[in-house]
Amino acid sequence: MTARVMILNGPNLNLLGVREPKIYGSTSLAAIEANCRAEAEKLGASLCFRQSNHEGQLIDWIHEARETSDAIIINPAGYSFTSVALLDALKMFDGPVIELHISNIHSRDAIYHHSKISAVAGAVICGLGVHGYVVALQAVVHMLGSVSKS
Ligand code: CA2
Repeated sequence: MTARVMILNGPNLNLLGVREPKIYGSTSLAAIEANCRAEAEKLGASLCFRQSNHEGQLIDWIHEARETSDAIIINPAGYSFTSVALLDALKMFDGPVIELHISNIHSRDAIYHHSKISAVAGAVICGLGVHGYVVALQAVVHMLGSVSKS
């Protein structure tokens, strides 16, 4: 079975590589997507990779994933700390959910310490930089039990 993974990115992540490289690195979101596509191919997984600055759009994509995807990896960015609506949408998704942050949110200001989304995540990855995306993909394919033997 091919694992179908949706990777969702929240607000401002379209600016990765442009601002605050000390916290988020200098890799663009397009380069992260390319890394994920290469890893998905190695793992025999199919990938849908998206970013939006709008909460409702992210929620619509989570609803779409109920029909099209086996797992969700989400970097909810600033919505991690505010969005009950995103949390509710993820609760309605049946497959594994991994919450991902590039930075270690626990070593930052207190406003970044409590993610509402973690309550519904099977796993939380943070602090691995942009490599966290590849680690999350490997983990979620493993969770689905469909690691390619080739
Ligand atoms: O570390 C992460 O991946 C975060 O989810 C990023 C969020 C932040 O609110 C979370 O605490 C941790 C912020 C994303 C902002 O994206 C930027 C991209 C480029 C330059 C500045 C911000």
